[in-house]
Amino acid sequence: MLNRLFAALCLAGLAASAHATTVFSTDFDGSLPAEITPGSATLTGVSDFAGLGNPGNVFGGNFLRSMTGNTVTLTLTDLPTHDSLSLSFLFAAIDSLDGTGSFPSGDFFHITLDGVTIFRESFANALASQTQSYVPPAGVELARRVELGFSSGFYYNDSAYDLGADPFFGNIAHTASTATFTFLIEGQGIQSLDDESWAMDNLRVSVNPVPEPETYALMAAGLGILGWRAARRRRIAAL
Ligand SMILES: [Ca+2]
Ligand SMILES: [Ca+2]
Ligand SMILES: [Ca+2]
Repeated sequence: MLNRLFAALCLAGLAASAHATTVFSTDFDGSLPAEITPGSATLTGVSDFAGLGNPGNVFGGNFLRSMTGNTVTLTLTDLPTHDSLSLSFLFAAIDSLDGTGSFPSGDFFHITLDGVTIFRESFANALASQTQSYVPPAGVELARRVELGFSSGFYYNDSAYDLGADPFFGNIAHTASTATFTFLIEGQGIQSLDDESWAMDNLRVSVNPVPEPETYALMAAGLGILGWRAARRRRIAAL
């Protein structure tokens, strides 16, 4: 009986330790969370991005739209003990982002975590001949070079990506109790808001905890119980 109880408690403890914990989540449909410093970015209707996404995670309502050259910062504190974290958001590449190259090309989406670059890739919407460095894994690209709103016309198509579906963002090494992310499109190709911009929706951060000390204590206590029962059996057998 005790053996089964111990096994059940251990399994419960391990299951709890294996679960990611969401530490921040917003769909940008209410007021802007205090953890976000937007610079000049603003809450804006998602236009024809609405409904694009993967099951349970689609553009809707508002998103946070930024001009290129503007930094959006997410600051998280009091994180539980963890050894990695996951970043998830829908990314809207809006209007004539121009990919890698010389002006007006040179539009790199750049993400840092605690001051260190974790992602820097160019995005191209304007012409099929332009070079986009980001190659999305399966399930990440939601739309490519189609008209989804904002500026429109030959150069002003749009693209959409579920960056949380990119395995890279699912397991980022991190242990500190605070985390600061910055999001910015930078490079020699940045242009005005009506020419090119970007937005994020359904921003979520979760942490993947290491086993809690209580789990180890429970396992030690369980082993102690098993040891006591084994010793008792040996004593009974010796009688
Ligand atoms: Ca939204
Ligand atoms: Ca457009
Ligand atoms: Ca550009």
